[in-house]
Amino acid sequence: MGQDIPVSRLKSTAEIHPSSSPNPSPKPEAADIIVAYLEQLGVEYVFGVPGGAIEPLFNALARSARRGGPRIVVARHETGAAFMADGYARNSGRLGVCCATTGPGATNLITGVASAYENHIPLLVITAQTALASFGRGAFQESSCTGVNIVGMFEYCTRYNTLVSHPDQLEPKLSAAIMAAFQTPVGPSHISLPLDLLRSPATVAAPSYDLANLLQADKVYDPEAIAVLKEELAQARGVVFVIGEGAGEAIGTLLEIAFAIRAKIITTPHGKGFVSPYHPLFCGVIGFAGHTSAIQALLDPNVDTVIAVGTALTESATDGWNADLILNRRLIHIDAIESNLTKSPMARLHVRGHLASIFDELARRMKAADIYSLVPPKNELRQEQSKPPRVAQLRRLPNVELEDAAKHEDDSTPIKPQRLMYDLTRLFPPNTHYLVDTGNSMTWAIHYLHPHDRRLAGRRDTKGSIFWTPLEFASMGWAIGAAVGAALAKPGTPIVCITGDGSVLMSGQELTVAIEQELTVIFIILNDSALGMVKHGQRLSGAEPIGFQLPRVDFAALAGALGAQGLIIESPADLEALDIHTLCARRGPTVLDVRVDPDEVPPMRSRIRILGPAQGRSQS
Ligand SMILES: Cc1ncc(C[n+]2csc(CCOP(=O)(O)OP(=O)(O)O)c2C)c(N)n1
Repeated sequence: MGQDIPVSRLKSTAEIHPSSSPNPSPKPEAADIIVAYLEQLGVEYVFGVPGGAIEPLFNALARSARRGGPRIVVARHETGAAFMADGYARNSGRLGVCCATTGPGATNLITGVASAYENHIPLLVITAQTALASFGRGAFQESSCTGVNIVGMFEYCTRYNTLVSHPDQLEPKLSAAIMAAFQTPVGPSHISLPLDLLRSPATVAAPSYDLANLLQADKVYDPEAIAVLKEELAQARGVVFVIGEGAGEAIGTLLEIAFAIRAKIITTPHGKGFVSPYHPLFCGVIGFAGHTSAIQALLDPNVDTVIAVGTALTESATDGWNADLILNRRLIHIDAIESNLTKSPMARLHVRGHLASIFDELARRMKAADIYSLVPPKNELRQEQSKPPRVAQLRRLPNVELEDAAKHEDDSTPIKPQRLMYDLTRLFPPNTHYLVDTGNSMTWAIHYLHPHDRRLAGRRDTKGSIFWTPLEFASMGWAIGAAVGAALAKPGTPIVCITGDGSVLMSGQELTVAIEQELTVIFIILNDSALGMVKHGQRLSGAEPIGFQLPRVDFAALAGALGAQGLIIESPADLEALDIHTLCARRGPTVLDVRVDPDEVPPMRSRIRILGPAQGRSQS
């Protein structure tokens, strides 16, 4: 089973010829063929860091850029390159591509690749090796199986992983890698290419494989299971839909069905960006930093059917595998990924297949059986759509219960993170895309950031989310690189990266890529001079208060030194005074160094409960 990629972006083999450049290389090399395949797929950018062994790929990308083909975006650190490719893939629906040189370049990629693996992001990861003849002879940065074995290191975070050791292997292995990246379960593929092989003359003049054709998504589903599902819905007393990370492709029809049968809707943290929080049936997020209203929706004694769609039912999506909520006999689990279905042995029904096709078929059958006619959903939905929530209405989320909701309106200085999240929602345009980093950012944003997405139903572009996090791998710094990739994928769309001071001190150098590429990214740094999630985690669990302090850093000044606009925000009034329209229109990033109240306790109690009590601190 595969993932839809935007076919309009694919180029036919005839259009792509490595030697058709206005300034052609006299003899196309193997690296030119790799780039030609990327162009066939509509890939615009390769994210990476240069080095000796990967040089032929950079040369090919230079040739490609000159004729308007895919071009290199140089990251500052290879993990940043992988995060950028991840953000690009999530927001374009295309293949994310990153590359690194042999040895330390390749090892630096691993965290970013592992993150994409855990989140099912389609990446092509290209690393170089020293020349084939040097293997086993102690070459500088040798990374073959007789050196620091790079292919070995990528084994556990890729769907396809190989060293190309002969020019004739290149096309079949490259095509297999790209196809594996898009096959369910989607994820990164890694190919490792020796320097001499990258430089060798191309064995073909143009790509032999038509990947546009081979990558057409397999739209298979089980019609019998859908028939049972339709019956279940017809008989159900009360239904709750749980929307997960994979539900994006089906979300329009899914919401229409939910509306028609008056099902309640909750999302996992990953599903948050698919559903407008102002949807009249939305009850909040379940799991990590989620809402009690979502828990209450599941505990409602009238609910006899819980339909989880496109979710791996992980710890963070199930409130720590809480059997009272999702994981019980009320569950119907609908998914394209087999391994996700193995997480729900207690489900009374599994429906497996291409999610968009399943929901289209279910809607068709429900209409045919007049199940839709119980309510006039279309009219009501149209009415809702014609009345998008206006800014003044944002204070009222119809069915989402927030912890400490009054803090939304707290005017005090330093600004409360709750107030910050509320104001971002209020001040930024509705089409803003949010990338939220590991740390307290994630807890505050999952709980309190409610973008006024005007789409209540209907088709979405690509995967359609406007809110992304790196849960489950949860690497610090992900959002900084991913925001760069997102901005390149979606020019003209405001991109907001919410991150912590610790994450910026770890991975903030990628800000200079946003400057260089003149990207409209607003970096919002929750500056609390601490690894805040660690600090609050220690406080809540009674652990030793150790290792969380960070130096006081003026990130606005740092941004200025790097060449970006940097502003300090200390109070709600400072935020209100910003000209958001100008920030979202200007070429180049803006850094908001937000001095948040460091003592506000983030909504992370469920995480603390799951981690268990600390042994560390005496309670005296
Ligand atoms: C690469 C990495 N190292 C360590 C951790 C563990 N960790 C999770 S959150 C966190 C603190 C994050 O601090 P900061 O970026 O300042 O955000 P804050 O929580 O203060 O908002 C740490 C160290 C991690 N998730 N990823």
